[in-house]
Amino acid sequence: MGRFHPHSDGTMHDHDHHDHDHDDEGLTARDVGDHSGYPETGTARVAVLEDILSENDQVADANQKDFAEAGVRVVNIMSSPGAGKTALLKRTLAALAAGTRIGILEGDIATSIDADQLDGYGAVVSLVNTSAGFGGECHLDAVMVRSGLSRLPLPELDLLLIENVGNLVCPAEFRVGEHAKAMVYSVTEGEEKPLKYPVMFRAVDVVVINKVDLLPYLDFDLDKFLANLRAVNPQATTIRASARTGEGVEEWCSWLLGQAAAGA
Ligand SMILES: Nc1nc2c(ncn2[C@@H]2O[C@H](COP(=O)(O)OP(=O)(O)OP(=O)(O)O)[C@@H](O)[C@H]2O)c(=O)[nH]1
Ligand SMILES: [Mg+2]
Repeated sequence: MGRFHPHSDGTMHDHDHHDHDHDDEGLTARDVGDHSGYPETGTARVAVLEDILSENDQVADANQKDFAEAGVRVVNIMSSPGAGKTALLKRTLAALAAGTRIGILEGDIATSIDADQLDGYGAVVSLVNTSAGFGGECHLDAVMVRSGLSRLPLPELDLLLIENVGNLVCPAEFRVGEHAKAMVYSVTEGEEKPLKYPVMFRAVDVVVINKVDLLPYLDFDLDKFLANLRAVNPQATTIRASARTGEGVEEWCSWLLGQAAAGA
């Protein structure tokens, strides 16, 4: 989806990529090659993409209206596959579900493996499989989220946590009507990813830097990672965490409670 340059302000365009150096994306001036090679379908592709994103935004607005009417605050949690979203959510529910009414919308391409893991903590869990009628997409869009909302008692919730499909790019390109975007980042992914995959890092309000229990065994340079993150997103809150040991979970839960308190 990034090929046609959706920008953070929501605008989108295609153009001759020999005529600029990608400074607008904070990237290097090095020539990244010719990706204007769709002479027959280029314009049609842009039109289709604009239609898709505009329809998505309309449904995202409808979701947001429903959230506001129900008084539920919604956080969209994204990451690469396996960064630790479900593990962190288990810790989160164990810590918060007794005092805060939490709903989970679990997004996966296939299976109920994660949804099953989140059962039994006192939260209502709604599963959306993108392979079941949504083409097996690698992200949740607003329509998919809307389909999962029908199985959640929204007015009875304080907080709705969406576990998006594991993918470092696509989920950040679709608004689903959420109030905040969170990212779980595993230290096993390396320091350079904010520069290589800037779209999600730029979009999020908080980055949970997970699996810090593994730091003694890795070459991961936390300061370098933070500098790279700051280069694309100077504002994001960062939390060092381990869903294995529980480190940082309290700080993450406080951030979430701050969200819930901010209301819909
Ligand atoms: N050592 C360590 N392992 C972790 C930590 N958090 C998660 N894991 C492990 O990492 C693996 C993936 O964790 P998940 O919670 O399934 O990751 P996920 O982001 O939900 O994965 P997808 O839903 O497939 O995208 C599991 O084996 C977890 O036990 C952590 O903080 N430290
Ligand atoms: Mg998961």
